[in-house]
Amino acid sequence: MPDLLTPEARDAALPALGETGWGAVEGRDAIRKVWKFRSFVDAWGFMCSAALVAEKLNHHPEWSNVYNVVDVTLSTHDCGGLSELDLKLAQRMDKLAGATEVQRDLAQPIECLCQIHARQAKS
Ligand code: H2B
Repeated sequence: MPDLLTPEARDAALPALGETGWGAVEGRDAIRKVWKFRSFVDAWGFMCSAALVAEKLNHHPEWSNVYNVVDVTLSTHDCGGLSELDLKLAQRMDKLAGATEVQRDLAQPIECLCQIHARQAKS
């Protein structure tokens, strides 16, 4: 069974992942990153490649896809938090995604919803 990352291992690895856009999931020992690809086909291609890496590592992401956006959360269920496997999979995913746009601010201002509805009402 994989071990939870020690505080030292966290200090060593997590800042670099944070630089690339990985964030902490509130209330869980897990990391999350959201990529915005140029198209659905690019997003799906990334997921296909990442799925093969995940299967090889026997370490599977919690993820979802809507059109060109792929939302990934990594955590090790067997130990109830982050392990080396999450770092490895995060790094492999970063390599596969290359220079793809990353959504860093996951919280949208609530006004967005008003604007979308106003636009739809006009058309
Ligand atoms: N994926 C993730 N993210 N966490 C796990 O603990 C995990 C996994 N465990 N994939 C693996 C499979 C486990 O269920 C098998 C039995 O090794």
